[in-house]
Amino acid sequence: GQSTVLGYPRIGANRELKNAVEAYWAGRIDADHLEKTAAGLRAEVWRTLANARLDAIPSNTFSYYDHMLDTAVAVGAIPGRFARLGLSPLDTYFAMARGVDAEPALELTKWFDTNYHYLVPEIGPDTVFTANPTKALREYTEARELGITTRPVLVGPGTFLLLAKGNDPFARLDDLVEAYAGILTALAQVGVAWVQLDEPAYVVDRSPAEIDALHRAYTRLGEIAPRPRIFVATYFGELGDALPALLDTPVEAIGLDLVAGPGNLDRLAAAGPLRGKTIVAGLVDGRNIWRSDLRAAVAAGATVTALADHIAVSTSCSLLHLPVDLAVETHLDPDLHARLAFARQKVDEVVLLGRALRDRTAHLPAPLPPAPTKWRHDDVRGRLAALRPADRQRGDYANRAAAQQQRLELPELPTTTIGSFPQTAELRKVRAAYRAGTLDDADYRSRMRAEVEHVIRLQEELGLDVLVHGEPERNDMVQYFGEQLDGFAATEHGWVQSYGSRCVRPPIIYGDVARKAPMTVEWSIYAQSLTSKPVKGMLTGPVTILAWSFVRTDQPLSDTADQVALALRDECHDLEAAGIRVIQVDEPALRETLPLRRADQNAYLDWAVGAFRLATSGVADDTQIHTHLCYSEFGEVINAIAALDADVTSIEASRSKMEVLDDLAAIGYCRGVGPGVWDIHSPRVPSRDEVVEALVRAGAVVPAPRLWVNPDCGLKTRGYPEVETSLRHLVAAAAEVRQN
Ligand code: THG
Ligand code: ZN
Repeated sequence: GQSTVLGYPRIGANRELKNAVEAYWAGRIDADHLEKTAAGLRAEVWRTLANARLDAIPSNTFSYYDHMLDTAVAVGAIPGRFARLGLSPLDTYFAMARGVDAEPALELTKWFDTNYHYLVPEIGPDTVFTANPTKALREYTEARELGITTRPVLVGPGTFLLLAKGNDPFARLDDLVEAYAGILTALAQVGVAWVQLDEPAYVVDRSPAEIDALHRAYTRLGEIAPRPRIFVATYFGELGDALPALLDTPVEAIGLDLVAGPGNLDRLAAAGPLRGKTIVAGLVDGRNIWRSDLRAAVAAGATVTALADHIAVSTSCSLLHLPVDLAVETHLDPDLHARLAFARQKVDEVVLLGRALRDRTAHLPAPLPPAPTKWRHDDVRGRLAALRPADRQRGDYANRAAAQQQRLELPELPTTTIGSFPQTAELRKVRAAYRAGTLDDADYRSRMRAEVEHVIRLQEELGLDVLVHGEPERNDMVQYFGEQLDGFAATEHGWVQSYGSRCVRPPIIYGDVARKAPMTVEWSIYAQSLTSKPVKGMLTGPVTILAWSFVRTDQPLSDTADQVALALRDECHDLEAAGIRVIQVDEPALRETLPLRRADQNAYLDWAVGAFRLATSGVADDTQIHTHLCYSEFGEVINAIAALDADVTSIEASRSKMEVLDDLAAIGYCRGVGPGVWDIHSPRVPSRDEVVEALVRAGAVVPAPRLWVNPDCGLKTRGYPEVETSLRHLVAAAAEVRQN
């Protein structure tokens, strides 16, 4: 079989792209300099893939910001509000990505069930599609000049429209396909032999009409002459009825994710004659960091070979979701290091697999021995085995609410914030110096305490009711807990693009999870010692910790979630024992990891909710549990949110105009809610009247005794001046609404 990958990280081994793009935005480098850096990064990727002896190399997987945005530009879908700005193509592109003073950016949302975010194209009845193959042509030509033949990649027309927003975007498929036809023609004219069109949206439940439309689209694209051969890549799950539909079109190759969708093998067997098509078997996990079991992969590859005339082996999805190179990680436990493969190492695996499928005598590395026993925690396993339903159950809410009110004595419409306060450059410097060892423990602690004190004094002066310590000690809300828990490892350079120039460094959960010592208690008690108002303890929930980490695959996710939950349960217990009366356990990723297919969703929600409840149900009735949800629309999981059984839920709502409150009302949700009344994703300061208006709107759905007043999300990305003014307006608005 031929070997290929569906895509490769584009940020550079040292986040060179982030640095260059941010320097361009700040005016420190010009467009020419930025383009040269980008071309260097592309060349580096192509050379790496060619030197690894990969048979087929993708191009056009580079992006200055996002590949959906690139595709929007490639089909001319630039909304008038940006086209009218009269900027250069590059600046128009960045205006769509980031907004400008006069125009908000395109909406940013999660790419399927990953932690990557794409920009949502705005498509309406008036969108005029035109073929703009410039970027794809340029990358193809650039690579060819290096002596490397590539396969340009674009998001396919079906997925592009299914992920777009506007007035029935999908109705525009036939028009859009003509723009793709123009692109394919232009690519054929310069000699492109293969093009990859990504259609991951077809691993989600799709209606017969949507599948018919896919069939129509690829039948039409198949008719174009001359054209490159077409490879339709799918990933993140099982293809379903779209598979026979695609097989019935002239496309030459179809990619199947055999890691997230092992059932694709049976579907392939059931699909009948494959009519000379190439099946691109996604056998190497493109989303997780574990070395493949290459013998098992060869066996699965052999099954595909028996069904199809032609097989190519590939990663299950683009390697975009992995850190670039394991070779630079020199501080990992050797037993762990030996089990890992990052993007660069996954390429080697694919190459080996391709060889092994061509030549059955090819040498494959021995499978890994079982995990070392030092990674086991028998006490944690014992606790897990002994869990009873009562361990996930708090007392009756009415009793809890009464006990909490008596202890906390909060006013109506209590005001609070989500947890983090601005992370100043100064704070980052202090944390970095501590990590580097140039600041000792005592100095570090006193600097952090000074910051906590500042944040507490500010909140008291502003008149907030439930205070936070501000989280100056945390880099990332998941990384922080990963650094403190057994069973987690942190990488040094393992950056993964989250959106645009922003990256995260997900921890690796490799063994049983156990809490070595209290993780947050010191900061919370110190903050509480400075004020008589309640200070919230701040934890990240088990589902979010899993969602934003690389997880072990040798046991069910639900077990790993429960292990994390037990550590958090112990932390809640210690916070409570130290006099903390309110504890917030954030689950912003609850919706994000919802399985793509409805049939799998209830099982997920059961264990996800169960893990949250395990973490939070060990406290007394008069300890108030909060949770916070953001980054998604929560309508689909509204019952699960209620089932979390938190006393108070703060939830992103300002951009959706409080729609989530209607969803909560519809299911009879009767506990506390804090709909965000200030969109912290924008530097805009809301006026007091705007906050009043938002509260009045919320008050129409949520009765005053259950309504909380808070921003949409944490404040760590904002600056102090805007935060102070906005919070002043928020407190004043709450006071005004209380009076009426
Ligand atoms: N943590 C993690 N994943 C996340 C979020 C998070 N996924 C969803 C959402 N929040 C993504 N948002 C961001 C916001 C900011 C940054 C990354 C993801 C960011 N990163 C820094 C950068 O790229 O410069 C690096 C951060 C660091 O130094 O650790 O600003 O909150 N896990
Ligand atoms: Zn949030």
